[in-house]
Amino acid sequence: MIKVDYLTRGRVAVVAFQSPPVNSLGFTLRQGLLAALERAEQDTAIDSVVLMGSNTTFSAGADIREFGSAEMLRGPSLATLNTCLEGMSKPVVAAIEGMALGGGLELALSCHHRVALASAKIGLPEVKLGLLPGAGGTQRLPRLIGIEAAINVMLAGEPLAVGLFAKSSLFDQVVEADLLAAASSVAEASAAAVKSGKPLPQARDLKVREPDLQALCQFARNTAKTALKEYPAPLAIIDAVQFGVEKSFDAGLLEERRLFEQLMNSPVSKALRHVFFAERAASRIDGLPADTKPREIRQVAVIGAGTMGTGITINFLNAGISVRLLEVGKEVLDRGVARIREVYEGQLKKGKLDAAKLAARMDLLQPVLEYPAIADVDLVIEAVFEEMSVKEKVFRTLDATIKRGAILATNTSTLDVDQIAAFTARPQDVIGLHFFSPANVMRLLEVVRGAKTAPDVLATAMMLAKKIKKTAVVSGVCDGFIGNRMIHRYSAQAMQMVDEGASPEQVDRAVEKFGFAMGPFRMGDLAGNDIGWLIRKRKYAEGSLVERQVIADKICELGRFGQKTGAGWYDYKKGDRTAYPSPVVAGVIDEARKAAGRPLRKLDDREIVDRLVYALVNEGARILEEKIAQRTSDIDVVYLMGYGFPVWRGGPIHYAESQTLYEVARRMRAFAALPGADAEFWQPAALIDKLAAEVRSFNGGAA
Ligand code: T1G
Repeated sequence: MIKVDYLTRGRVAVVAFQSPPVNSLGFTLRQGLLAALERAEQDTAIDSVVLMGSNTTFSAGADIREFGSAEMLRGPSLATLNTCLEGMSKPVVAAIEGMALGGGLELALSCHHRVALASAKIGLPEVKLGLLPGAGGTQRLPRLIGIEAAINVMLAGEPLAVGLFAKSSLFDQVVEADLLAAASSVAEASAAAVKSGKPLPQARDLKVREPDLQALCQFARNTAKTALKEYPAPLAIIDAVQFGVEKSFDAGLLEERRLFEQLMNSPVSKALRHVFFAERAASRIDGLPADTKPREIRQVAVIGAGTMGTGITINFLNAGISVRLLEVGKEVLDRGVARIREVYEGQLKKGKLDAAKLAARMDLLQPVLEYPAIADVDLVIEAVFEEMSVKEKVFRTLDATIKRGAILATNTSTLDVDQIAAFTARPQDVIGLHFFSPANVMRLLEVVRGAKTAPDVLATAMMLAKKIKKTAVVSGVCDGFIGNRMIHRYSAQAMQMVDEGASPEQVDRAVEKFGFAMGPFRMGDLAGNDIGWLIRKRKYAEGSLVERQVIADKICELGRFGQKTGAGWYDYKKGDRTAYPSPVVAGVIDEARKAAGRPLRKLDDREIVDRLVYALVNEGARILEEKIAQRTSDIDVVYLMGYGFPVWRGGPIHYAESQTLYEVARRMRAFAALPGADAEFWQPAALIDKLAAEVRSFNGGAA
């Protein structure tokens, strides 16, 4: 709970505050801090103040949940609190442990002195939220550590070890222990200095010397522009710093406030703040009993030493968890082990890993050739061929071999997890862990809960995801779960637009201009067009995909699987990953169009982007209606983490809300009316129509 304690140590008031879990500076805490500081100012028994977090951390900054709400405007604002603090007649010492980030660091910068534990970290991460430090940080930090260092801290946005600044005016002391004692003696010494007539040290009074401010700021701008062209915050940070140095501290504060408000209301910052909470919400499982205890996982087995199996294995080795890698063929197994070693040796060359760590990780790897060798593991993850008959064989063998209580996970990307669970006598221990290729790189993990998956198995999967640094999203069972089910619609629209008259390169260019890392055709060439082909053939056979994708099938029949075969939707040159438009593909497209006899038309970029993105939104809405996804933000997390949706647009659902659901539904109906359109698909999902009619957003708030 939020509280501010007022304690005394001799003639030093210790103001110890907390607002768990990270002491974010919401209205109640700001109000409590101001009251305590005003009390100290009046307290004749007190000559100085120590300000500290009372739960082993200082503060992670302003309460981001307040942004855009009235709470944020309820006085005292953080800027007001800092100005009052800095203007006190008695010295205030910030005692920093744990983290002082964002507004938390700005609070400390407004104190007259700062003492930190050597283990503490400080930073101004506002830039990651599309913001700039809005409570004096752009003005006080340059005066304490210099302009260039301050700009670097603000543009990086990373937590930094306090030791980096031990020699600057930022800290009076950096201590290994006894933080309160050290801070109290700094407070007493400062009070004595005040008594002897010395002025209180204030960051605002420090002079900044920069021989060539223009050149420095211009260099910083050029660097910021190339790195983050869609993000306005870095340039605003540089502008605020330069303004305050050229004009005055107070003028700088006003400019900082003006720019902060501009950024706060920008679509990019709203998207980045949405992503911040969306990533964290994904780890919560609605309806899971609070006392659900995860199972202990000491030993893991991975079945299949192919690309996925070795990638999955690396995640666990990196987390210090031993893995038995099982492959029935010795040659394939040896190749798999060699691939794992290759990955680590690549990191060693880049200095991302040292030799000792490489050896330690490889020591955790035990290649095995038979199932009995994995009988006593706690978790098995199969990453074998994506064919139900193969999965059946593996799971029947696992059921007969693996100890009771072990978790049996499938890495399937689209197959029915309930059907796989039914191959065993223990469906409650079966779960889907869908990694994304390359499995040791992509942060997304779809955790697919079967109808009979036990709660503790689900909780164990979420706990493990955190341990192997994955962002896990829970999905129900359906064809393609969340991500691949939506990408199927997205790819179908891309193909249809090629049928209608667009070229693959036009579709890719349009959606890459929108911000996707890679358009659908370049992505197909990277991932392998044969993967989609295999799924389409299964669906043709099952009858669940009636409309054949003639052009895509023909491309695959020609063996044009993409970069791995040197040709796909594009042509490639040896050793060159550049995608060159292909005359062969253009010929295939022309032939298919002639055979279809459909009239061609010109499509503009807006239609291309809207049809691709709104296809994701419509299928995402249906996934929500069917409760396959727990919440709308989970759908955004899947697309941001697994499919290269531009982060600064917040994800497909967040982006749709920013265009208003009324407009999205209107565009969908227009697409339904296009000649040859999949009119049934383009009927807006009932949820979209409902929310649009009630002018509400997906997460229930006012749109
Ligand atoms: N406001 C509100 N909630 C926050 C928060 C914040 N600043 N920081 C964390 N949380 C919540 C988070 O949502 C989660 O909640 C829980 O705390 C644990 O977080 C004026 C305007 C501090 C490094 O950008 O980087 O100050 O999911 O899971 O991995 O200039 O949290 O449990 O319900 O991330 O140990 C600037 C953001 C704000 C820091 C800890 N500060 N936070 O990481 O835990 S803007 C930031 C972090 C500002 C001023 C400006 C990390 C962390 P729940 P967690 P963690």
